[in-house]
Amino acid sequence: MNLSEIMQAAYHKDLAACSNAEIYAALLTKVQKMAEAKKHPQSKKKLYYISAEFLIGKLLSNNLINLGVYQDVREQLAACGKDICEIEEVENEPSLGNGGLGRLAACFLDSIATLGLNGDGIGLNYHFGLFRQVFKNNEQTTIPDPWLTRQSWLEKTDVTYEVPFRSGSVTARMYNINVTGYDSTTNQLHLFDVETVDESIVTDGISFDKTDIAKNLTLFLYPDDSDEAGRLLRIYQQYLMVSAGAQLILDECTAKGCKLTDLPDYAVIQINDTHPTMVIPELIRLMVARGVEMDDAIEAVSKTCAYTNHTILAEALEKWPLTYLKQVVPQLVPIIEVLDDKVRRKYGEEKLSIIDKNDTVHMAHLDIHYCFSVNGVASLHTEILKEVELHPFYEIYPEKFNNKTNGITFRRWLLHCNPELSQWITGLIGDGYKKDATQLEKLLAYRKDAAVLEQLLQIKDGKKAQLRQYLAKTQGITIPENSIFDIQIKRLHEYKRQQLNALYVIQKYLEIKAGKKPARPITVIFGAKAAPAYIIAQDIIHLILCLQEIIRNDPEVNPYLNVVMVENYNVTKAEMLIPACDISEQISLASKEASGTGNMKFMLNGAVTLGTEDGANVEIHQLVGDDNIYIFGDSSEVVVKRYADASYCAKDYYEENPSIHEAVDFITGEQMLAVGDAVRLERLSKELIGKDWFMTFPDFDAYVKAREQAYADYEDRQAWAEKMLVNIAMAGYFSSDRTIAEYNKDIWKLDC
Ligand code: 26Q
Repeated sequence: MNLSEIMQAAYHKDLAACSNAEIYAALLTKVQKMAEAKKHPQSKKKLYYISAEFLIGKLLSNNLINLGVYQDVREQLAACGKDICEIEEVENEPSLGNGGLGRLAACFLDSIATLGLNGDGIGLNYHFGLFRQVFKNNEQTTIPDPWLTRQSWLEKTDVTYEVPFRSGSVTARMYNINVTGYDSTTNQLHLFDVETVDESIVTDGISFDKTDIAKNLTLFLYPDDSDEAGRLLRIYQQYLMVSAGAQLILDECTAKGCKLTDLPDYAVIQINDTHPTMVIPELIRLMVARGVEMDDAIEAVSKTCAYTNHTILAEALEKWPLTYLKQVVPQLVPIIEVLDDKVRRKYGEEKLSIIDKNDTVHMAHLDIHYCFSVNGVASLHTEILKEVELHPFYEIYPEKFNNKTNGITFRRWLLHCNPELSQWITGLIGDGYKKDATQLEKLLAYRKDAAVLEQLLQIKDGKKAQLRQYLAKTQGITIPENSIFDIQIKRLHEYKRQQLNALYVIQKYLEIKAGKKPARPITVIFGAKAAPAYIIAQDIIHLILCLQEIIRNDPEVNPYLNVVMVENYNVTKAEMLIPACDISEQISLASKEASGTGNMKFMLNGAVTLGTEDGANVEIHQLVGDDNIYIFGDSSEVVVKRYADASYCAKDYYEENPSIHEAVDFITGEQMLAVGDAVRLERLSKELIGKDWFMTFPDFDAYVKAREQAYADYEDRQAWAEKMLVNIAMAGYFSSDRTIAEYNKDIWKLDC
C-alpha cells in the first residue's frame, strides 16, 4: 500500500502534513476495503458464536498485522517522522466485555477467521460498553465510556428484525465489524442495536432510568454478575440478542435452501455461557411459527446448539424467576415449560429440572438438556464440572461433556504487543511459529545458551522501560529502575484473591519498616475493575489504593517497595503491562478459576507464574515443569472438602498465626485510617476475620514462601532467563488456533 497516495487522494496533502487523526481515518477506510476483499465464501454449514460480550480491543494494528501490511505501514510512517503507536492512540477501545469470557470470544473470532472457518459472531452493540474507572479519594468511581465515533469499524447494515417484548416490539438493526484472519479470510461480528436508544438519559455517572426500555436497551454492558440492579434489563438485552440472532440464522439457512428441520446441517450455534441461552426456546418458537412440529423443532435445535460453561461459582450461574420471564418475554414461557416437562417425565428428579419448585429457571440446566455438547474451559474445570458441580447431569449425558482448554491469539498477545520478542524469536527459529505455535518449542535448543538468554533479558528490560515511561506519563508514577515487576491484572473478585496479594504487600512493608530490606526493589502492579454493586470488591480496591498512597509517601520504604494500581484497566493497558512482567500472579483459590487466560498471555511473554493449582495453571505447570513455575497453596480437593464439611474458621488462623494477625490488623490501623475510609476498611477486616470465604489465610504462609523463593531465584539472572525461555517455548499449546481446531474437530465439524 502507498500511504502517500492514499493521503493525497483523501486530503490532498503530503503524508507528513497530515494529522494523526487524518492518518487513522484514511487507514481505517483502506483496511476496511482490504478486509472486504477477503470475505469468506458462504459454504453450506456455518458456525454462529453467540455471546453477550466481545472484548475485541483496538482494531487498527490487529487488522494491519492480519492483512500482512503492518510492517510496511509502520515503515512508511516512520519515513515521514510518524510513529504508528501515536496513530493507534486515536482509536477508542470498544469495551464490549467484562473480562475473560468476552476477551476469549474475541480471541476465538480471530482464530476462527485465521483457520479459514465459516463462522460469525453474534452479540450486542453496547453504546457505552463497560464503565470507565476513575480513582478519587482512594476509591473507584465510574463514568460512561463512549467508544463510538462517526467513523468506526462498525458498519451499519440494512438488515433489521422485529423483536417482540410483552411491552411492545422493538426493531433490532444489525451492524457488522469485519474480523480479519491472519493471512486468511474475513468473517463478521454481527452486533445488534436499537435506534431508539438515547444516550442523553444517562444522568449522574453511569446511572439511568432502567424502566425506559426502548431508550436504554443497548446503552450499557451489564457490569458483571454481582450487580443486582437492572436484572430485568439484562433479560431484555439477552432476548434482543437471541431473537435477532435466531432470525438471522434462520434467514441465512433458508436462503441456502435449508429445510428448517435440517438446521443442524447448516448451522452450529456455540452458546457462550448461559447469557444467550434463550436462543434455544426462541429458535423453537420461530420454527413452530413457521410450521414445524414442536417435537421436530426441539430435536433440530438440540442438534444445532452447543454450550460452554465458564464458571464454577454457584452465585454466578444464571437463574431467573419465571415471573421475570413472564414480564419480559411471555411467549417463551410455554416453550420453557414444555422443555422442563419433558425432562421431568424422563428423569423425574428435582435436581435435574429446568424450572425448580420455587419457579426459578436454571439456564445452565436448559443448556445441558437441550445442547448436544457441554464443555468446560480447562482440564481441571471440566473435571470439577463432571465430578462435582454438574455430576448428576454427567451421569445421564456422559457423551455430551468435553474439555476445550482456552487459548489466546498470538497475533495480539505476541506479534502486536511485543514485536521485539517476536522478532527475536523469528531470528532464532524462523517464523513458522506464527501459524503453528507448537514450533515455539524449538526455542528449547537455546536454554543453556548464555548469549541468547542475555538477549532475552534485554528485551524484557526494554519492555519494562517502556512501561515505566508510560506509567510516568499517564499516571505520574515513578518506578525505581532495576525493580522486579510483579503483576496481578484481572477483574476484582474475592475468589481471585487480590486481597491475598495485598496482605503480602502489608507484610513486606512492615518488614522493611523493621529494617529488613529486599535484595532489589519490588514493584507490585494491580489493575482491576470492580462491579459497582460489589461492595467488598470496592473495599479491596480501596485497600490497595491506600497502600499505594502510604508507600508512595514513605521515603523509608519506597526505594524498596512500590504499589501501583493502574487506572481503568482494559485490553490496551494489558498490552502494555503483560510484556513488561516478571512475575505473573495467578493466585485464585484452587477450584474457583475456570481457566484464566491472562496466565497464558504472561507466560507467552516470558513472565514466570506464581500461582495455585487452579484453572489452566495446572496445565501450565504440567508443560513447564516444577522448576519453571511457583506453585503454592491447598489443592482443589482440599478446598472442595473444606467447603463440604464447613470446617474452615478464619478466626482461628487470625488468632494463631502472628503474621496474618499483624497484616490484618494493619488494615484498620492508624496509618490506614489516616488515608482511608473507616467504614470500608473495618468492613473488609471484619469480612476477612469473620468469614474469609475464599480462604486466603490457609494459603498465606505458603504464598509468602513461594513469592520469596521467586524473588530470590530472580537474582540468578541466567537461571531466571532460562525459566522465561522455557515458558515462552511451551506456550504454543495455549494458542487459540489449537483451541479452535479442537472445537471444530469435536463439535462444529465445519469444512476447513
Ligand atoms: C451472571 C448472572 C447475571 C448477570 C451477569 C452474569 C455474568 C456476567 C459475566 C456471569 C459471568 C460473567 C463473566 C464470566 C467470565 O468472564 N468468566 C471467565 O471466563 C474465562 C474464559 O473462559 C475464564 O478464563 C475465567 O476463568 C472465567 O472466570
